[in-house]
Amino acid sequence: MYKIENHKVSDAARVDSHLDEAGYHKLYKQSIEEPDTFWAEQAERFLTWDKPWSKVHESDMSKGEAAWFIDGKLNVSVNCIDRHLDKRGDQTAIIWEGDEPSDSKNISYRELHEHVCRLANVLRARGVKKGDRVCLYMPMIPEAAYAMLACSRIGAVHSVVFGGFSPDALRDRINDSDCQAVITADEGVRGGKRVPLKQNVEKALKECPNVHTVVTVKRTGGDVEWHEHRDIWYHEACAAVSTDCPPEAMDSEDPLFILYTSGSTGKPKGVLHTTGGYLLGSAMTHHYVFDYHDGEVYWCTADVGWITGHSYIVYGPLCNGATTLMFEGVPTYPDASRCWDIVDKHKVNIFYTAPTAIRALMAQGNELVTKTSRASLRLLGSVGEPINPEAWEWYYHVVGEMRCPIVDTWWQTETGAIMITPLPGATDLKPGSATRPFFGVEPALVDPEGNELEGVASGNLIIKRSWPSQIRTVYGDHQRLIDTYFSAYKGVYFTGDGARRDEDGYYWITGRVDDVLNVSGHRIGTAEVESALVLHDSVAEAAVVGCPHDIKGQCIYAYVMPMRGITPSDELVKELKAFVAEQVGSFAKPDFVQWTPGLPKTRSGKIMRRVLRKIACDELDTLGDTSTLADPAVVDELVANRLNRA
Ligand code: 6R9
Repeated sequence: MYKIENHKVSDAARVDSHLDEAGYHKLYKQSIEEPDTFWAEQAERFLTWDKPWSKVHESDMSKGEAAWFIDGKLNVSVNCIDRHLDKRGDQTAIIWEGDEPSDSKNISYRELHEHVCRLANVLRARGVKKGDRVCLYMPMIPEAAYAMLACSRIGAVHSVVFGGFSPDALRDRINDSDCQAVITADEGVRGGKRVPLKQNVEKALKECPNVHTVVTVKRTGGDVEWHEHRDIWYHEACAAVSTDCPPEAMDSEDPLFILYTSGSTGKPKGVLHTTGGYLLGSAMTHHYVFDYHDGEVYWCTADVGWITGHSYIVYGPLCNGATTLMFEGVPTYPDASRCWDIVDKHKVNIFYTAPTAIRALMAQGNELVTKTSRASLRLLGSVGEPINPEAWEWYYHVVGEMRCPIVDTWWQTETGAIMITPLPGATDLKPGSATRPFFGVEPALVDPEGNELEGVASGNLIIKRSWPSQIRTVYGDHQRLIDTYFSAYKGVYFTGDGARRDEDGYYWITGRVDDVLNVSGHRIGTAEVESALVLHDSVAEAAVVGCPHDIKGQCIYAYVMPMRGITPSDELVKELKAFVAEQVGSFAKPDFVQWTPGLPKTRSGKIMRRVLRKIACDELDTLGDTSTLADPAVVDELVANRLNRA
């Protein structure tokens, strides 16, 4: 177990970081006090415009309306590729690492340009034009990035659907945004297994009457169903067209993409992002948060099917002329050293991943990490959920050898870019805290009635003013945008997360507010109890939910996955309860501790709390849809061994 202490900037960050503490405060102050000047300067610095804007920004948060760089014109693919060609034509834009360790390649900016222009011409030739929606259902291969950029080149709006979604989920997303073309691959490859993408597309398209074109990348050469007039092979079609493709001049507020949020409840929401503000948000945060310096190799382990892959594999890094690594496989194949082997192979400097991956690797033991060099690493990042201090310390000490600052970045699909985060060189770190707002972000905490809380406080996290990369609408349902994000509290954006602000003004995200428990009048973040549990040496991962309790209001039900080699026992349960009481307080002691070999997770790695809550409450007939789970069999196991039976 590591001692949890605050980490001074000087401990780790590079000496020539873009900003120091004073630099952060100066820019932050300007971003809040003179926003138009600030954002105009940044938009000029980070982006290349075909035509300047007439007005920096206009918004009405009560209606969920925002517009940035009004009347400005630019093209995203030009910003991510063409403008780099003079200086960086031969520089690697994308390092692709395949599922098998023997399989990798580098794509230069010049090659990227050629691939993107060809595919853009293919789409144009099939009648896809500005404003049309194109669905991407792709594995993690370079063609996924080409496809996103090709759409942006011709002004088509892409909707990437994660390759792990089922045919039904794909069908619903295609139809919701009325996509007329689909780009896919014959099969994907992950962890040595094949994923039948084209076959899934066939199943989905049985009920998608408006799709006229399917472009298929040949990844494995596996058998596929073929429809003469609708289907074209990527390699054949691209070989037959020109490498010259004039870009479409896009308005700053023209849509860039739609991305459906992982629907734990209700119909998925098509989050719509636009051109100028989104690109500025992703590029600027990539530069400052990862302290990116020319020539560095940067790796974000997300899938392009999620917002993190959009902003921090493709758009942010490429807009900055960076070298971005794209990994097809999984962190545990061929073994749990894979990430560190990749770091050594490609001399990765910056590594950005999710706490769930960190905990999974941590459970495999230090040896798999320490046998690798990792000498190139200088910065680590975390995203997707609160990172428990135990995992943070392990990441810091074992992976980063106390040399690499950790940026714990809080943001959402809806925010487009990182919102609350440390900046290396400028921010002292506290394990588990996302620390301070990024430029132009004005967070606040409110009580349930909407009263703003001052100073040290816990409450619901809101954002008080518009920022460039904010969600513009829920595709086809603007009212849903207003109802979900702009109605709970008047005139501000409601994040759905709870947070605490400490004496240094640092934010600690406690998780979704629907996950906050109230036990005997004590508010307890499930994340707090989980952090305590995973601090115990025997625990690899834990998920905590609430269930109704006659006397206490709610009681605490914990699902616990033991570390490898640990045998669960009643004694250990007692020890864990006492341990939590010690860490958090006796009010936070779990009433139930159920051992489990795994937790039900969505394919993006989020724990499906809705399902866990139902099992904990013994409400099995309303378990709901478990089809979006990565491994639905886990649920059967949990049900069979549940502890709280009526
Ligand atoms: C980028 C992304 C958004 C939700 C968000 C919050 C949780 C993300 C976090 C974090 C604590 C962090 N979240 N980053 N919680 N600390 N650093 O993950 O987008 O998939 O839309 O999820 O994830 O609860 O509201 P998305």
